[in-house]
Amino acid sequence: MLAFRESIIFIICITCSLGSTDFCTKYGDKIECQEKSKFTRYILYDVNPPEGFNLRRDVYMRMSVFARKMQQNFGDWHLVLPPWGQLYHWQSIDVGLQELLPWSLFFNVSSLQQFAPVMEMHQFLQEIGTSSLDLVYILQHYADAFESGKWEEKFEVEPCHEDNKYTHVNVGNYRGPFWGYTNITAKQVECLSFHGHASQLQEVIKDLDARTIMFDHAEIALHDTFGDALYWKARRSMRFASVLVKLASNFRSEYLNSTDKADGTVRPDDWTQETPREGVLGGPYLCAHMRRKDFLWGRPKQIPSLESAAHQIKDHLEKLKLSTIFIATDAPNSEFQELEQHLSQYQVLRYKPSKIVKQTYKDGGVAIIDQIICSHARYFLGTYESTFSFRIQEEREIMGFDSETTFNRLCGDKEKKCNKPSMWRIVF
Ligand SMILES: Nc1nc2c(ncn2[C@@H]2O[C@H](COP(=O)(O)OP(=O)(O)OP(=O)(O)O)[C@@H](O)[C@H]2O)c(=O)[nH]1
Ligand SMILES: *[C@@H]1O[C@H](CO)[C@@H](O)[C@H](O)[C@H]1NC(C)=O
Ligand SMILES: *[C@@H]1O[C@H](CO)[C@@H](O)[C@H](O)[C@H]1NC(C)=O
Ligand SMILES: *[C@@H]1O[C@H](CO)[C@@H](O)[C@H](O)[C@H]1NC(C)=O
Ligand SMILES: [Mg+2]
Repeated sequence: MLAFRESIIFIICITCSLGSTDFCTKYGDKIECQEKSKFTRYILYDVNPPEGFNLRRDVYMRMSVFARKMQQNFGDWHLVLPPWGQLYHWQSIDVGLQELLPWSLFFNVSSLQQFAPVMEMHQFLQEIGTSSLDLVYILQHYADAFESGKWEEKFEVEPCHEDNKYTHVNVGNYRGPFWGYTNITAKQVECLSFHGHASQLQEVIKDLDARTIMFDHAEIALHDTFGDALYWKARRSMRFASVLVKLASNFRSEYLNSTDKADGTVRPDDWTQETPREGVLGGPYLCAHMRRKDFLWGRPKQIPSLESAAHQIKDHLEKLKLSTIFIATDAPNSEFQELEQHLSQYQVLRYKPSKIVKQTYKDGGVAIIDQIICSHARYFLGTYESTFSFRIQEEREIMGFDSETTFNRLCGDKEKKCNKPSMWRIVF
């Protein structure tokens, strides 16, 4: 069956049915045509390489809203989930290769599918039976994007403003990064200057004949709407894989005296059944997300010293009458131990994965377990402008925590005006 499928050639057939362009498939001598609108077509995407996991989740939301609209308006379009790999922060060397990881390792793909027509890359490759993509658009900003004051949605194919990683091997054959797959190529690669919302991509592709279209630098397309009910639906559909939730639950009940029942955080398995909630209690611990590493030099004014962080945490614990603190951090163990020393009269915990958990779920999965534990805390203290913290705040909004317990952060040692994070409240 596979060999047969691989011999399929896609051609555009204008003669099959008068007046409309259809998709035809050639099986040996036989040609079968279908109306374009009934044919399955695929959108793929990738993101600027240095971007981290949590910004990539945000780009996914934009693309899933776009794909959902394509399917509603223009036929059987699917979004292919870009495999995870080679992220700057995934630095553990004892967990095997951290690339070509499917979304199912981290997320519940059936939950995603209840919002948008998505599929994993391996499923796509199997379905399409070829690894040559029809068309790649590398999104780029207009050269003068930030000059003219007026907002105008527009796009056009232009010469590439910057070098890119796609190389023309021969006619109709480009090589490129393609998420780390060395066997994927493209027939055509273009730079597309783009200014506007992700749904403007509908205009870009709705009349094309290409069947597999990839957008690189998808982060250039903006959210259609930020913070409305559709945005939150997309966000709510991003349920974590249930094994990761389970691992976090085990840690909560074993070390933090925290269970969904006691904490008031029981929620429907199916996110579409969720309803607005408020005043949720959470487990009897405070969580601080302490982003360190590159933030120490990237945002030196807003990142506290370990001593100051300990002081701030102490103040909150006293006010909340809590004695347990969970620390989520990318800091090396030496920094964690120093923090612990400053907080010796309290119980200070950090999640340490077993060897097998780390091998299986890797740096990405361990970070998610940290996020889940933090999202269930009675009180959350985040890090200034960290998307890792933002995702925790969203999770708490979904569960129904009071926003006073969620939109808080650690302040820099000498920060004069330590503003609270913006409150992005959930909308149903
Ligand atoms: N396990 C664990 N990993 C973390 C923690 N904080 C950061 N990391 C790792 O470092 C990465 C942080 O990168 P991003 O996801 O881009 O978030 P960010 O760097 O805080 O935010 P940006 O400024 O928008 O990039 C995470 O994806 C994790 O891999 C943490 O508390 N626990
Ligand atoms: C392409 O490479 C991937 C990853 O190495 C592999 O799983 C897949 O089977 C390959 N596909 C083809 C058609 O060779
Ligand atoms: C995904 O969520 C559903 C409930 O909506 C659940 O039944 C299923 O086990 C979950 N699957 C995974 C892989 O987490
Ligand atoms: C755990 O929490 C429950 C309330 O949910 C409380 O009654 C109990 O005393 C707590 N146990 C410990 C050891 O703190
Ligand atoms: Mg980052």
